[in-house]
Amino acid sequence: MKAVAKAHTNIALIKYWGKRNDELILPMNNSLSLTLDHFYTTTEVQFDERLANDMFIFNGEQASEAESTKISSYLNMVRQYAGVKRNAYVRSINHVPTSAGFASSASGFAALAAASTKALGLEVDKKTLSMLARQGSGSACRSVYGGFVEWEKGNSDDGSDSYAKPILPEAEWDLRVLSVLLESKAKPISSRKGMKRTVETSAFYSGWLKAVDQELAEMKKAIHTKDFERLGEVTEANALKMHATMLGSQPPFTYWQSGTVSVMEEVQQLREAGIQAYFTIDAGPNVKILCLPEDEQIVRDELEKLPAVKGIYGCRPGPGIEYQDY
Ligand code: 2P0
Repeated sequence: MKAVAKAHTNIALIKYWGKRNDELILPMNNSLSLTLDHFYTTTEVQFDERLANDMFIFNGEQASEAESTKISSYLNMVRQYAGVKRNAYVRSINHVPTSAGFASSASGFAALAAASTKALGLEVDKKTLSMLARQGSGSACRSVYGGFVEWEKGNSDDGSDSYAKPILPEAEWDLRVLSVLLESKAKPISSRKGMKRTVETSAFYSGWLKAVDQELAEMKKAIHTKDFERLGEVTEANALKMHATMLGSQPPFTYWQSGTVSVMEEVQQLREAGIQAYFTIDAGPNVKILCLPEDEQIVRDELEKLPAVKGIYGCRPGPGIEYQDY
């Protein structure tokens, strides 16, 4: 009744932005990501009939009420799926600088889905695991696999066709993603709230949906032909479109801060100097930069000169779910 699983975060190159069903977490569009080696979550789950409640220890400390409630309601879904009632002891260690605004829900829910189902002795295939992870946090469904991964939105009402599929394993293409940590103020709005407001009110949301299928097709072609320039161009264009939808929302909002823009400008200057570097930005101020291994050092050196840059974490393509001994 005990299991340990490790899952890595992923960075979306074609973003997931908007739900058609909030409860089942069904997206409006397909998305495509790269799993990263540097950031991960390790989670141990033990079901025990003697426990009166679920217990959640996060980074060695008792989790907050809000975090515990979130984990318990997720475990309720897994318990219902498995037809069991017993409570669980969950211990999770996050190797993601969450306070710095790097997302951890993807690795967190992927690890929890894997450890909880294994602890219950369920034989779940990766497709089922991806669907279960999705119900914790949408982007978590992509962290089941390593390398390049596509989340197919599906068309059903029950979510049975909304899960991730591997596109290219991590060992097949050596790219670098530099996660740039900025001196930043508190995040104004969660991604969950941000995407909801965008879907409901943005004048530009229809434009986002109209463009995304074509961008996805170009992205997959770039991956299969290992065309880095094309991959970078599409990644950047897709991220900018996602952020544009927020400016068209009511009330309008943005995750960008002055440091965000300074990094974007630096990436443009690097390209003008002949270095292939491209940025992407999620629902926060930090910027991720894609580059080739041979350019990693120069990109780092230039970024470190910017006053807003507080840290740079170098990532490579990373693996999917791994189970561990305990
Ligand atoms: C993504 N993001 O594709 C997009 C791009 C942020 C910007 O997935 O509500 O934490 O739990 O499904 O997965 C962040 O949203 O949202 C996210 P929920 P999630 O990576």
